Amino acid sequence: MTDSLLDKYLEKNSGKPRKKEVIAYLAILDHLQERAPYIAKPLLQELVDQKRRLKLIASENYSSLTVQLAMGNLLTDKYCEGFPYHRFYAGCENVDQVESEAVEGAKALFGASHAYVQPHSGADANLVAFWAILTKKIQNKEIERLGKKSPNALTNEEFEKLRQLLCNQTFLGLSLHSGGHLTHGFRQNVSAKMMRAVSYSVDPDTGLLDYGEIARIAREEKPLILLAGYSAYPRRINFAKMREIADEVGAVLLCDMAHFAGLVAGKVFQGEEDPVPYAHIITSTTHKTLRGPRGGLILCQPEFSEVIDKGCPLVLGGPLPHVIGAKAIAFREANTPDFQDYAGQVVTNARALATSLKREGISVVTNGTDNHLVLLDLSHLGITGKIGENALVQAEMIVNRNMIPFDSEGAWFTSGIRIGTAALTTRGMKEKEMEMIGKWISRVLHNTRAGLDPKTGEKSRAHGETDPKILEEVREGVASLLKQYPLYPELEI
Ligand code: DSN
Repeated sequence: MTDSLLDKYLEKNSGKPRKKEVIAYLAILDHLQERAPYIAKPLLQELVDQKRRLKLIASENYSSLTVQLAMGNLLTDKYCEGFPYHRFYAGCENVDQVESEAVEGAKALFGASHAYVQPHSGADANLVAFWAILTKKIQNKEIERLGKKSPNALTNEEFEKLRQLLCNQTFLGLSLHSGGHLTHGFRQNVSAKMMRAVSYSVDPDTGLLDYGEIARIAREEKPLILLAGYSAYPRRINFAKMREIADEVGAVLLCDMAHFAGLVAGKVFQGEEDPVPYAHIITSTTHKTLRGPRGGLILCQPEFSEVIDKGCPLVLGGPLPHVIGAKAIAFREANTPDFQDYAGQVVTNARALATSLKREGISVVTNGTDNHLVLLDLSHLGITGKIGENALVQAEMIVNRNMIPFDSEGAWFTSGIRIGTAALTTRGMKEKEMEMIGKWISRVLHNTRAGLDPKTGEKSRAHGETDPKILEEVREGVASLLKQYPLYPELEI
């Protein structure tokens, strides 16, 4: 009996056509089992876990085997600070081709005039964008005077003055409890330390963005940067309105589409819901709804292209050419009618899931969704998001706890659960399955109670108890559903 995954595959498929990508994938796993078992073991376990659990984390997906295979090669060994054909290192001709392919792929996919594909993550992309705006959009005569000098020509006092003036610029983004990201000015994040961060929130009654209120705050605060984007807002943004507000107060409109890039690429968000014609700069991740490798991306209008391209080395460490190659593949994969169908189904599925949850008596923030995510408010069940998350994980449903608007439980315990449909839609599930999953989530949550804190004897915010029979019943349902929608079926051996 062999331990080789590849041998098993070849044996099982003897006499049948064999897939090269599967052979390559299994050969890598076999090699790692021999040479680095300490990594192969958790890697193989991750494969097993991702296959046997319902992945409902709104920021996760499953990339193609081609995207994954493109990252395991010697491109990782090349330094290439700078940008294509303008590098701080010699010998970058091949990397230039790889990066140019990714840049052109991103431009074609989003209809953008400029793309920068080096950010390692969405947070890094935001940092590059902030820095580019701070240095390019000069709002103050003293910054202009000092900024004209080369940094080395500044005296220490002038350098410090410039630094303080830059840090004093105002940035307006969506508050964390309303669905904004940590990098959108959350006080513990560097974004709130490198600028004066102020925030707008959703309407307390509807949970929706209130453009009149955003305009009022913008007029009062006169931000240099107005940020539109979210990590946990279940609705769409009108970018025409956001641009109007930005123009009125002289702000740069920055869109963070990390969560919904796949819905823009897949042409679900069109017209005023498509940020590309309206935002001066757009940042993104490439691994959420866009379904590429883990990484970041920036699109921008021509006036910002020169400063954005200086992201590395001014803000970022060395680019990752192996990941950039995988991004190029993902951009091509997303520029297809199949991907557009996929993106449409992601939203249809999210709506079906929200409907099912509401029918089962679960409170859904904004009473529904029109993107890829659904935000649940568990406060009416008497449990925190942390307790709800733990209970669902025990039933093999992987979600994450999340703040709801004006959450009284804070960012650690939270009152909410965020659920996304991007990954399960990649596995092929549709409305019927969402209806069933909504029922399971509801059954688990309705049958979970907060436990008692052993120290204080009071109701715990961290520990709950779920009826074990319900957990068993749901686990069986999940296992049987996942058998019908295998992950990477070609890797079943
Ligand atoms: N951590 C990502 C998310 O889950 O939304 C954003 O950075």
